[in-house]
Amino acid sequence: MNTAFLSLGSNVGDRFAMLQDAVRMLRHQEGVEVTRISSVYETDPVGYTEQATFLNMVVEIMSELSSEKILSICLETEQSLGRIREFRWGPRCIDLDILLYNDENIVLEKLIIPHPRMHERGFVLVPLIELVPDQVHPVTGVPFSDYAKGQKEGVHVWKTIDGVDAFVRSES
Ligand code: PH2
Ligand code: MG
Ligand code: MG
Repeated sequence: MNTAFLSLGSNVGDRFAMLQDAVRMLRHQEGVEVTRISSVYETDPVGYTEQATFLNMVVEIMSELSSEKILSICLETEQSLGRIREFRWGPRCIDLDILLYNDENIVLEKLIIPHPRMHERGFVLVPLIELVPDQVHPVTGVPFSDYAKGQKEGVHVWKTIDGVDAFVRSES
């Protein structure tokens, strides 16, 4: 069994509904179990800053699937939620990125794990250490909580989540 952490983000449309739908779709994937989810954070945009604030969160999944298969599930989920890729780091209705896959270092053309920018992004680090406060970066050995220290500005709890079930939208 493999443990992976995914980063979810949205800054277009009904941001919270997008996160909820993404988690629901992950839960419904054969071979994927969503085991934990962080609080939802409202975060200032990083990179291209002339865009709306994001909602971000991190989810832990357990799966027998390979990292590449999980990547395709992430991309399919983005597509079915209607993501249109306009430009790198620009506004997006939903973004799912793989942060960690066990403690593996994976370097493929379309997939690098650990996510190459995760240690410099407060919107990733703060929700991640909420779930795994003692986790170290698998390549550098530095605790994520150390990376997070200078990067909490512009990252605020927006909604505390009380369990996986509480998060998912009713499916009527
Ligand atoms: N995603 C980006 C670029 N900038 N900023 C915030 N706050 N949250 C994001 O999810 C985000 C970003 C590219 O994926
Ligand atoms: Mg991203
Ligand atoms: Mg992405």
